[in-house]
Amino acid sequence: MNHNIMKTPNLIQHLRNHLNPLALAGAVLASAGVAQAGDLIVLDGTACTAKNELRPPANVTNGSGMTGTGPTATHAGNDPDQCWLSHLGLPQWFRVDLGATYSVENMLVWNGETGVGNIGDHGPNEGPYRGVKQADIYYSTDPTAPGNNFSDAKWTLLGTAGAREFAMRPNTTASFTYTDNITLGVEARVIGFDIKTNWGDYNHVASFAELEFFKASGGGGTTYASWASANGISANPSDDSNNDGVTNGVAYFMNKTGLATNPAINGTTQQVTWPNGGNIPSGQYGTQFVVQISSDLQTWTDVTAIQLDSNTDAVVSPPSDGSLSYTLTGASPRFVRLKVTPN
Ligand SMILES: [Ca+2]
Ligand SMILES: [Ca+2]
Repeated sequence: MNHNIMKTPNLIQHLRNHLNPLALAGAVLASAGVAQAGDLIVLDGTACTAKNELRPPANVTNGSGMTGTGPTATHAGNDPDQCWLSHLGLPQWFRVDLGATYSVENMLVWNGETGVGNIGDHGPNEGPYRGVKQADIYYSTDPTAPGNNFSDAKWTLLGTAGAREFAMRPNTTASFTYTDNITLGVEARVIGFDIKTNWGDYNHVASFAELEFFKASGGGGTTYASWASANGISANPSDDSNNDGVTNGVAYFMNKTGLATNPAINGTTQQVTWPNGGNIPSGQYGTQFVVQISSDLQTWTDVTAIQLDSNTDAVVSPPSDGSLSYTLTGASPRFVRLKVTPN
């Protein structure tokens, strides 16, 4: 019967004693902490470099032209001095060094450039037409990853080459909110943009107005070690520092810094769901975390990614946890656990 699955605190305790650093789905033990949304990575203009410039790349991460930060912020709509403008000619490249490696959850983009087409000193097909259209996004943990060579092995392409298209900013002089909210879900220090086209400026100028990057929250750190240190938790992810039955590693996955619970199994659907609190990107499934099943509590088998019901990242705007779900199938007895081995 399905009732064999991680039902009692005693079983949890038994398993916790014998199977660390593994955490187990099952009994409800205590109230859960509240997961936080991702945090803005604060940058200054020194973060940015570009192939070339009519207006400096520093304008893209120094808050120039911005009113506020985050999803509700606006960027001044009619001032090229608050944007990066490339010099003439495509392709272009743009590069942001975050200063440290973070679990980067997402990126907000205020696309360039200024004003509306065909007004003021902006000729036809300038203005918003200078904004980036098709660009591939690359990332790296290596600060020496070169902006002028995305073929370098230090870079990893996000998604599919040629498929990434940025939205054009509104064709108005009014301030505007972000144009793109792009999920990254990667460990990265450097983000690179291989810019192929703009929105139609015939002089082939490319422009970003502002970029904001958000990291996984959870005490200000990105690694397990810094998360644990910031929250007074043991450096060993196998420990259970607050004795709530949830190992530190699994608490880190769920981003629960207080008393937490392992999720219960739905008695009807046999589904179990762990919240992904944003500290570990979903793409790390099979590496930093994995669901395992067993029929005897001795031999455990990894659940493949395709067998999961869901494996999604935490979202910054609006803030919400990701979801790691799996439905138990087959003959009983059956057991399931989440194994977290953070970097
Ligand atoms: Ca700006
Ligand atoms: Ca705990």
